[in-house]
Amino acid sequence: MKKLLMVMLSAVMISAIFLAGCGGSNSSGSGESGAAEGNEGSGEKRTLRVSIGVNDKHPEYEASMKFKELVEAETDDLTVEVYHSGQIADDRSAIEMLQFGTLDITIPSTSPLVNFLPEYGVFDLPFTIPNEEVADQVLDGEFGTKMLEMVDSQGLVGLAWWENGFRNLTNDVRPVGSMKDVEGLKIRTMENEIHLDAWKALGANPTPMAFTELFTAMQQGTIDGQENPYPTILLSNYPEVQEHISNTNHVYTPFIFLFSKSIWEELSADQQDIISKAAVEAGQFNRERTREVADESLEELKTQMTFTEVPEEEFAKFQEAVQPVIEKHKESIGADIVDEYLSAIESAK
Ligand code: TK8
Repeated sequence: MKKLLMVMLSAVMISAIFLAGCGGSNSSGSGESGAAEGNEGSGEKRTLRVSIGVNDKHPEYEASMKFKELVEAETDDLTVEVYHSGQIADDRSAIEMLQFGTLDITIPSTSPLVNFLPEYGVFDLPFTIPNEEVADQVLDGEFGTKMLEMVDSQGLVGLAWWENGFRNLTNDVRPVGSMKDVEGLKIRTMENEIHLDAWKALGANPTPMAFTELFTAMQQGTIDGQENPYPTILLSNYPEVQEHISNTNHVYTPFIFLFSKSIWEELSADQQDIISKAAVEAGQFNRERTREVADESLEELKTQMTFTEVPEEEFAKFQEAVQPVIEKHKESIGADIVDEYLSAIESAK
């Protein structure tokens, strides 16, 4: 009798494990490929995975969770999972996963996109967008719409503009208040030729690196410094590995909300509408939170790092030094799109 019970119990356990496995593979399957459910627009249940590079203290994570809340409040057939700190992939790899249909959403800086679309280099031209108000008008206007539509050719759907912010230099060697101080610093840049050329023109010794490798590189001293917006500098704990910070404000970087085109085309019209609206609404939330946090972050960073204010006359030298870089990349980006970008900025001022 006892033996019979044991056999029955084992059979129950084996079938339970099998069913759980099926359930797991089904949910991770839909998350993994985004296409496993073969949803021909029927609105079947689907899990959307979002990959971002910053950690769960950053306003971009808050906004990603806002996106999740908005989508899940509107429908029972979509679930959103947010993966922060580059758990799934860094910006560039995540973009490639969207192109292959193995990831649904990523919200990277625009800079890695230049490896797929040179036109996106406009956003890396130093000292062009002067403040957030101009950034909003350029991105929410005709030019920004054109740039979002442009990603379609790369197997991507551009749904909204979020905000990374104005980039500022940190380093662990010396205070930087002038071009002279930049001389020879090993600065990490994003994987983007324009950033590399700009820091070379300023006298630095730049090296491209994925965001996910940055903290370790600073910790190990393989680079002297990096440049990112204040929230990222504070919330990624850079004061632990960087002594100096300067208000260079040299580039405004947008975050772009990207969806995999192959997966997008499997969604129902209702699902697409819900996702589009949520991406835009969460983007507004992201901009507000990022600006609040940026102000708070700078004040906090001044207590944890040595802050150097760059004098106006030095900014003029920085801007003069990078002019040849802008001229050189006007060709690689495309002269027409650069002119459109610069006139959109002038109109917004
Ligand atoms: C995060 C990155 C980051 C960017 C960088 O995914 O790489 O330095 O500024 O915000 O996109």
